[in-house]
Amino acid sequence: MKKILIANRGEIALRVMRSARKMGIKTVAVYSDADRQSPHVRFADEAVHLGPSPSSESYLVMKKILKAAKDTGADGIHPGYGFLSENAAFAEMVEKASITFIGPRPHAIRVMGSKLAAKEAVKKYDIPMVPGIDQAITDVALAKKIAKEIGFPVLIKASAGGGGKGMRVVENLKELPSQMERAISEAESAFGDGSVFIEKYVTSPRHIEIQVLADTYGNVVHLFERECSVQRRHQKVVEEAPSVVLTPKIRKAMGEAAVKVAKACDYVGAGTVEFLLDEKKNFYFLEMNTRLQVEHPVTELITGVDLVEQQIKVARGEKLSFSQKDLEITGHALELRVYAEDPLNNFLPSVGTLETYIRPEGEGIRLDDGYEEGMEIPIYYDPMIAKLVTYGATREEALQLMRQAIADYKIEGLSTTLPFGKFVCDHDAFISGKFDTHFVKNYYSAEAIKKERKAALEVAAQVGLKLFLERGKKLKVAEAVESEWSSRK
Ligand code: MV4
Repeated sequence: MKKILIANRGEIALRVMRSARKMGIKTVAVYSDADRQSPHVRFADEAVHLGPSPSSESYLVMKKILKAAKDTGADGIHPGYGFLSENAAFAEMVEKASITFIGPRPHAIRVMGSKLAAKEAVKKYDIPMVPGIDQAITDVALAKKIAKEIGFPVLIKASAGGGGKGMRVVENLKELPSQMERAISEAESAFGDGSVFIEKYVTSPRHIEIQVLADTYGNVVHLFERECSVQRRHQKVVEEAPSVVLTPKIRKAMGEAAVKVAKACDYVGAGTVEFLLDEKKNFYFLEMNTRLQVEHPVTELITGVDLVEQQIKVARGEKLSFSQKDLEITGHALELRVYAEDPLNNFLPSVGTLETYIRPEGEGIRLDDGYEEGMEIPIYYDPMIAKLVTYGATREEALQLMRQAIADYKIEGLSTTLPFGKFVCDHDAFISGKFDTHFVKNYYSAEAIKKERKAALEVAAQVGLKLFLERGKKLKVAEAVESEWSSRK
């Protein structure tokens, strides 16, 4: 592989290019109107304009991406995450054009894209799954019978679903018909596929995922877990590795289960197997994500493995150069996703320009971003500005580095979720590790930040007053105010 086209934008496009460059591979960026001035365009060896800003007219148009690859002579395409990364038809088109898709085969993408097909595929492998059915269900009478057998609460899920869409918790028999109807119509309109199934609802789970890596020779390893329980409406906010709750024994069992899931779909490349962990530390397979994930850096930091480099090596037909016994966890990593959203106003998207943009830096700090001072955050795409990642010998160290990095990260011109990140890092439940997927819902309110801000302002006012009383005469306040006033006129 001599030249890779990165079919993505922003931080992940830059992230992929960095590894390609390290390996001596040329890079091709693609961009929309809104991204003309983006760092990922300047960083690449070549860049191809795709079209108007909306992703439906640029980053999602398979033919345009393929044409850009052919025109530039790229022999590999890395899809990043989002956009076309889990589109089996795209992977197929790339393959047909004799270009290497840096990701799994279309078959694996297709199987894991359907939760029911995924359950079917892993059935033979003895992988723990939540009690439930593995068939699409439309008949209410049958659904009632199954729900009674499973026991309430149950969860209705869309087979094609993702991000919690088409998911309904049902507390009792009476609610079942209406909730089922809603789940089906939601799945129908969101995915064009109304297939739903029923599972026992795990009420307070942790979301733990295992990173896997597979080559084309049937070698599969896992790179341990990422804890992703701190989410807000199915949007991850803070991720970490390792998880504070896994014992070596559970970690090994989950890792082995994840490897089996990868084998069940003949997986190739980097993938992620998602599990729920209940209060008794039973784990259950949920689904597999057939792409490089946003939160992959925490795994890179604790294992020392460059996941993008491995993706490329495996894609060009190399054998994995290490085995499971070569892998171990060293230290602890935390990732905070920084979004252009206002945590004081219901996380509404915050449009604007990065008037000030000063990055935190130092040992143990990694910032994966795709913007620079003076740039606007386009409204057309995901509003993530950056991933702030810290690494320390212990969780406490990584956490302290995160608090410091948040304080050093100066963004003006729009609201960001940095204050929310500070809230999480200062919260007892997060510090002690006693949290689940309901952390944000259970503990967060805008008032929590406002209260703290008010307390800080009061301290500042008191310090100011003290200084004034001590040195007030020397400060010549009247003159200072006057000159400031006149200079502004
Ligand atoms: C569940 C569950 C509880 N019980 N399945 C959410 C999205 C999709 N990936 C699966 N999800 C869940 N499946 C059973 N049987 C709870 C969730 C869930 C969740 C999972 C992971 C992270 C955050 C979550 C937030 C709400 C619900």
